[in-house]
Amino acid sequence: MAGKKKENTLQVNITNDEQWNDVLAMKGLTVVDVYQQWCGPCRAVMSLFRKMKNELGDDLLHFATAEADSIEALEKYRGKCEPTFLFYAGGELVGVLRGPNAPLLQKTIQEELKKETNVLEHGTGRKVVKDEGLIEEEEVNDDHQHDEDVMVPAHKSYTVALIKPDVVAHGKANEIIMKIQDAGFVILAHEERTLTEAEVQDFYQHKATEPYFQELIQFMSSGPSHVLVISKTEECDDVIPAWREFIGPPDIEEAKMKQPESLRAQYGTKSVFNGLHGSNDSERASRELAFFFPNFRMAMADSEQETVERTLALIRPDAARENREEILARIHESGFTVAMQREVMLSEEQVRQFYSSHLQEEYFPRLMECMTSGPVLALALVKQGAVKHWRGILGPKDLIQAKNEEPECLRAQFSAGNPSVNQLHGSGSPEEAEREIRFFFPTEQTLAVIKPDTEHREEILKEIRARGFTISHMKDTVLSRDMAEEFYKEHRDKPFFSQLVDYMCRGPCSVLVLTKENAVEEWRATMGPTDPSVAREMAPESLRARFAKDVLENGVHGSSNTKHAHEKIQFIFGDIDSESDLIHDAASPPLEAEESFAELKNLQASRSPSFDQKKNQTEPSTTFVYNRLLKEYSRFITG
Ligand code: DAT
Ligand code: MG
Repeated sequence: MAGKKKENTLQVNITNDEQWNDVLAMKGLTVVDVYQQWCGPCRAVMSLFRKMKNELGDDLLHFATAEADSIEALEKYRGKCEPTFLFYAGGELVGVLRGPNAPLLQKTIQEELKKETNVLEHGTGRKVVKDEGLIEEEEVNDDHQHDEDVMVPAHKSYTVALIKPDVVAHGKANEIIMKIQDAGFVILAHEERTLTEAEVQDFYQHKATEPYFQELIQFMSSGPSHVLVISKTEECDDVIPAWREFIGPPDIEEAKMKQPESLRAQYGTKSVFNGLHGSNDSERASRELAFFFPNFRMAMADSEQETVERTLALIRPDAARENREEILARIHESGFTVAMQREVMLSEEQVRQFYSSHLQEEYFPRLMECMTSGPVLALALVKQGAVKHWRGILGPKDLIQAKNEEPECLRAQFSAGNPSVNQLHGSGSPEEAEREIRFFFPTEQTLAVIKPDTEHREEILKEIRARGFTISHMKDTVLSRDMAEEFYKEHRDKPFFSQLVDYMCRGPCSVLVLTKENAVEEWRATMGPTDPSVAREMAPESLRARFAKDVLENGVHGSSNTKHAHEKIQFIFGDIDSESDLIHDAASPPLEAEESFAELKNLQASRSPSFDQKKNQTEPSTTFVYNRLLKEYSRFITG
């Protein structure tokens, strides 16, 4: 196909180190698409590159593709699935961009080309950058100048468009693509392919009862189509209606009469052969995107749709002492939910573990001194796109740069007088965030009981899951008097002891082992204060506020610390520290329970013994903030 050939001459494909050096030696700006063998170069941007090359026609602008695995210089890019574009000039890296973001790419190419032209014509200095995304986070003020992270701005809506086989067969595809771009649409992805009958059937299943369905299948599978993912650059909230307007009504006659300028009026042939397709609505658009570009959808999920995610924030000791409340206020103002919070005195060994990739750095001793000088406040923050947003409001790592360039940023505002170490940390990626959160909030088990005669048992179980607890074991049982006495033996001397025991063995209760990071604290926060009248005041959303009868018959139980949790779990379930003993949570599919249990095992295996020891020495203060966002998050992590 004509399109394919053009693509190949547009980009030089670099397959070895020698070629890499040759390409880097080219005069001007070279935009290198670094790709992984299994997914190939990013097709989404080819039409943009072609358009730019046509428009700029510049001898100084080159495009290349390079497979990370076969080029030594790209070693650090191996295994990264996000499309990465490296900008080279004079053999040096001058820019980096991640994600198939056409408008940003276009802008960056124009800017970098202008800069390099200046360098070549006027001998101005070339600004060389490091790829910040690759370098392990440098926490400390060192002498290097850092460029800010290249942020991919959240994208607007998208639609899936098809240039159907009739138009492609008439050789009109390229003409239409030009028109699409001229109209201000941005092509995020572009692929030419012949759909199979099965694919067409699947794609148009909502039309299966239409009399023309068979004809449609024949037609759509008769030859190559172009599949496009389209977005729009100018002020346009929703590309879907804009695109539908642009292609015109589905009926060709109507299109010709009412919208002679529309694509269908110009290129459609007859009824079902109407030349083009556009998604009906955003839900269809996302299904169609998944249908044609399953990988692309994932790339969009990170950079554009912004899933609810967690990030780890650390407030180092100086700031935790001096600016704690102000920082927490800024966190809330910025729309983050503090899902977990814990103050912890780190040992040197723990600091070495947490910062294992910084051990050799010149600044490590200062970091160590800072991190062990008092308790660190660790927070798990939840928000859509939390990782990126938190790093955004933190500002530059370099304190001087932060104060000069972004005086409003948190690092500039809360430096606690320490000139050499910034006082705030944020995870670098969602994966790193999860690892770091596990470090500070290791997975725990706690024992929960839904006490006899508690109504709304199902609702309570539902809420337990919604809050992200895994029910690793569960049994319904009637406690004998002896067992109830033993269970509450700590309260033997209390005046209410015998009443309490009466209540506990009065009927069946559900005993659960709950697993989650910080489970003990979180389950207690979920239950609320012992006395429901207090609970209704202090924690109106809590279970006891909602479901407890009174202070004695307060509906639910939860261990008050990890030691008790361990003892009571042993007492009720015996030694359950083996996978085969797993009792499946009746309401969730066994596979899921098994998977989370296996994951739990891994977590426990990876957890540091010294960290656990330390944990008992410090007073963990945990606030569990309950809100809709977190519920959403729980749903998101529990699938
Ligand atoms: P919690 O269940 O919140 O851990 P606890 O350990 O102090 O509270 O007490 C265990 C149970 O004893 C509690 O769930 C209900 C009962 N209880 C506690 N205080 C009581 C009181 N003042 N009057 C009657 N029953 C009480
Ligand atoms: Mg208790």
